Amino acid sequence: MIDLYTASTPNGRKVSIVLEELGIPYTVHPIDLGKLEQKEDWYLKINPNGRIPAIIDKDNGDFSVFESGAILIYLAEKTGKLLPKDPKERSIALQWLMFQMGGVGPMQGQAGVFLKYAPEKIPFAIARYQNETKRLYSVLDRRLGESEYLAGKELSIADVSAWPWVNVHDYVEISLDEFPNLKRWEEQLGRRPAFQKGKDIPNKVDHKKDEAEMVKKGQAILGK
Ligand SMILES: N[C@@H](CCC(=O)N[C@@H](CS)C(=O)NCC(=O)O)C(=O)O
Repeated sequence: MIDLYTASTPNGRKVSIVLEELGIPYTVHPIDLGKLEQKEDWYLKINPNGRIPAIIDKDNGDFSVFESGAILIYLAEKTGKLLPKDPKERSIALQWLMFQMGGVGPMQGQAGVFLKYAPEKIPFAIARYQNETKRLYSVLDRRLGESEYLAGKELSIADVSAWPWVNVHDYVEISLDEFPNLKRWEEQLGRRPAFQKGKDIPNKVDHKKDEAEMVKKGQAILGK
């Protein structure tokens, strides 16, 4: 049994989706980011970075893991699924996972911060992070023009890692129309039952309808 500490954000969704794909039983502990529960002392013992997601593996001496990429690798290795065993194929999957962790997530995250949460609108910062996100999307698009999934012929944790970010492209006002291969992949994965279920944990969010609430939370977190 896995304890999952999460909230309805792209980094949180990666872990609920992978747990659903792998069929691992888990208990959800929702963290209210707007109330800064992620900065409380009890939680910092689980995730010293004071962010979601984090897990505790109850079947492995209450071992805790933070950083979404590290959690995906841990769960893939625990089950022997979603990460190839062959060293070259495994490296390709990890390259795309790192590409998401170091690129797509941080850049798209900052696009959201400057577009929605910043107290003043700084056009240079908004354009910088939107354009960098688009550049990274074009790299994914090229890859997905030559390969069904990011790591090759099989679904891997690289796809699980990138999908929740690409899925919320319209929150940062980026269209997938200029990235047809990325769009094909986003829609294809979005039809998988595990993605549909995992995406709505701990709760379903409609980026358009719930925007005011999301902006309030985003602003409460800024600088904390
Ligand atoms: N690199 C970290 C990033 C985690 C992260 O930024 N989580 C956000 C939600 S997507 C968060 O907890 N924000 C609350 C805060 O900044 O206090 C990971 O991938 O796990």
